[in-house]
Amino acid sequence: MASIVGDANVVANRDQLAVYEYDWTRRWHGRPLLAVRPSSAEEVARVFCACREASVGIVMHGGNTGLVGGATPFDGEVVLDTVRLAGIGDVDRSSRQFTVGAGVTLERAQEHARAAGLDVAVDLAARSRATIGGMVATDAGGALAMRYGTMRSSVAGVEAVLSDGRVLTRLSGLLKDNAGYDLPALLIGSEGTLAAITRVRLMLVKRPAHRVVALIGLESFADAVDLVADLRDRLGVTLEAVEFFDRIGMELACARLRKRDPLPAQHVVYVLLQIADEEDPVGLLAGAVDGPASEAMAVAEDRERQRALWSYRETLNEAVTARGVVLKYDVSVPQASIAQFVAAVDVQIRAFDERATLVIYGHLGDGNLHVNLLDVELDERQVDDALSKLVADHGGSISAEHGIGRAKRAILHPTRSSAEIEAMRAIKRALDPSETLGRERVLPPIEASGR
Ligand code: 2HG
Ligand code: ZN
Repeated sequence: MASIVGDANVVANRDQLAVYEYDWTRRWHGRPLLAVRPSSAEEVARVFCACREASVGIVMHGGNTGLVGGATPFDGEVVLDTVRLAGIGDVDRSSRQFTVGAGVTLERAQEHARAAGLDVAVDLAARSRATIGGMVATDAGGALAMRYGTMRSSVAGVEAVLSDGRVLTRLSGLLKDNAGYDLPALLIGSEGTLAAITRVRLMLVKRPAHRVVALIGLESFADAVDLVADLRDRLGVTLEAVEFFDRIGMELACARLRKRDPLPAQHVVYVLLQIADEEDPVGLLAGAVDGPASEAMAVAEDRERQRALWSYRETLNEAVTARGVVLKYDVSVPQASIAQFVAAVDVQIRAFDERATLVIYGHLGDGNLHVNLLDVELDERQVDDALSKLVADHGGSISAEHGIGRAKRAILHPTRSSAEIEAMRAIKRALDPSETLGRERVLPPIEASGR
């Protein structure tokens, strides 16, 4: 490996490898053989060929912000750290695009885009560590997805390396290009199991100059869903984000941030919304929220107060993780089923364990719910099965934005049919026949897929 990437970029020392051994929640771990830090697609290709020859598996590793163990090695795997794939090209103002290395953090990409008066359309709380490559590989969603789509909508092309060392380059950024199969589209969301994404052609957006943020307390999930429908009707494209969290979420956030509840009374559910427009949108907010909702509302007009309101929502992942082992589910269900689904999850979890603490938060605008279970000693398999069945019964998906990784592969069924999983296996066999990349991730073990 040293002959490919240089001595300094091969990590073999156990102490230095420790950073790769655990995911940040410390739920997933494994002892890698070594870690390598290539700086180009060509170096990645040579690393892949060496690993393939030695029959050693490879796991891709970006900012280590994933939540399904997808970037955490199994014992004996080689970690491919994308940190040196850090190139960042000039913003092309005419196409509103730029090319960025897989290892560039979202925050750095945002700064670069903003210097040109544009922005990355996807935003998420882990922006300082999450990498563009990892975000494309997992088709990250985040808070703005209801307005601008998930990462997929921002990708105009990729450069990627197959496990046999062939490099696929589609970085021209053409918006219309229907020449054959759309290989970049296939790699988006493939979680490092089909190829290594090394560079990305990103489409940027011009976000409106002014925004207002509001936090609204409501007494039921049904009310929250109705509010979203009203807001959509009244605000159209000026509605950039609608997030939510429950009462326990508010308590955890206040404790973690050492801040007071921004609303004077307690509520069952909190909706955080952001409106953006070319002119000050405070008037739009006043016209969009009326009735009881407008009486339990905190409004932030300046940047600092807006960040403060967002912090209640954005701290929740860390706040629940700080409480110990958490069972995490990242699901999406149709808007019309959200309230019923939340009630059904509550009943199901109480039936398993009366003392369980259920914390639900997420991205209400696109039906993405993060279901977190604390203080439980539950049989994870049992909860997995029950929740995936509830998700399917409500017409939802078992992974909205975090991916499948190691954590959810056994429950890809019933969100995906046998025919779909079989097609996925065929693609995997075709692109990575030696199963060098992301072994035992995403695709279910043969017995769990029912074949
Ligand atoms: C978020 O929306 C992240 O905060 C993390 O996707 C979700 O903690 C989680 O389960
Ligand atoms: Zn999320």
